[in-house]
Amino acid sequence: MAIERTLVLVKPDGVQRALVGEVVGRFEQRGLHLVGLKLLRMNRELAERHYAEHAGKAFFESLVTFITAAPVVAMVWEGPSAVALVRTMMGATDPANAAPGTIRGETAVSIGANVVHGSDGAERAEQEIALFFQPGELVDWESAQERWLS
Ligand code: D4T
Repeated sequence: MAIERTLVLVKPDGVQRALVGEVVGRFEQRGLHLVGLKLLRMNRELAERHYAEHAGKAFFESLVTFITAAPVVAMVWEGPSAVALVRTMMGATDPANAAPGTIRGETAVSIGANVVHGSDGAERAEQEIALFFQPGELVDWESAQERWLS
């Protein structure tokens, strides 16, 4: 299995509802490694670039308004098949379809405020990580771990 990195956002609703620890805890417990983390307020330009695939759709304006309304927590998680693993743990985009046990299946009721975002492909993950993080802001987990253990 390829070691991948993926971008996760705790969206404004998740931050306001104090669900950051819950989201972080789930990925830590699963065994993924946290390699980047920051709290930021997304501006319109970043939101439009992040959600460029949805430009022109009926929900685009409300999506941009929502994601820029208050701070988000941006994270990069690393591990085997991390992109798909995170998507599985998040659950379906519409919480009405999110399986019990998933993050959205246990914390969300609204498609517009569904607590988390996770990259939906390896290539997209690289692009999204670059939108939120400079390379130097990400930890080289393997070499860091070697240093701690030696
Ligand atoms: P994100 O990108 O936030 O992780 O969500 P998903 O990857 O699971 O789903 P998406 O890209 O299709 O949707 C992006 C974002 O738009 C909101 N949305 C979506 C909405 O408000 N109304 C809609 O009809 C859809 C499809 C929710 C997530």
